[in-house]
Amino acid sequence: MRIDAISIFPEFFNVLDLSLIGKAQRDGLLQLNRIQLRDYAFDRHHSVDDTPTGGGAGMVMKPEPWALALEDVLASDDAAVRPTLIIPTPSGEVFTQRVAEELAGRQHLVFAPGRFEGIDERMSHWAAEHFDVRRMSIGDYVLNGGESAVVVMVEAITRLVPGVIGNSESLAEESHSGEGLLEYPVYTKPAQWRGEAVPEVLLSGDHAKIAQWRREQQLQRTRKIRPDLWAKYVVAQEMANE
Ligand code: 6GU
Repeated sequence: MRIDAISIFPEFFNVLDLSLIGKAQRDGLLQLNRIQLRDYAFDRHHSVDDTPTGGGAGMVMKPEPWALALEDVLASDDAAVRPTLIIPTPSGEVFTQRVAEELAGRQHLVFAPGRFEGIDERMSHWAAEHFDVRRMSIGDYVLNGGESAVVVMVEAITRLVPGVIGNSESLAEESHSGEGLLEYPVYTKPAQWRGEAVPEVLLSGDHAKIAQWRREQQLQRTRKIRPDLWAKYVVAQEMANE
């Protein structure tokens, strides 16, 4: 998989050189290019922003540096399929595990995180001629810029690329995959710790009973903490039983 991340703070993405994503890059499973947007701003101050047309607070990113940077990305794309352009924005569609699974199957992802009050809307219209464009939010809160959202999305997507995670079983069991239930609680040694014991059943060696207990924990937790996910799960169960 190839990923290009364009930003006025490309160093922001250096955290992706750590741990499993870093190893995936060194193993050749993933090519991550960091691109400085200011390299495509050709005025004296390399400025990438300007005042909002129509008035209002803050600054808006100019479309031209983005178009030039994206044209450079396209020029070096040798794949037969259109690359996917992801524009992080709090006004985008919500990034979920389903979206991560879909994007994990793509050959070439390009991230265009804006700063300030966002990017001139015409950039995404222009880009739609060359890319599959997705405007994505990572949740209902506001960040100063899209860079940290890019780190979140790249991590969620690339860990689903075959070979990036050593133990693919851990992918199947975790929250939000499969049935969409939360994970069960986990414990390690010692069996007694600061006055609290590990649940008895986990020490029983009875694998069927342990699986049943974990399942109950998942159901209880989801119902209590995430009624939204619980409602979806109940509907899916009812459909399956019809
Ligand atoms: Cl993708 N960007 C910004 N600036 N804020 C956000 C976001 C993205 N997702 C949630 N909040």
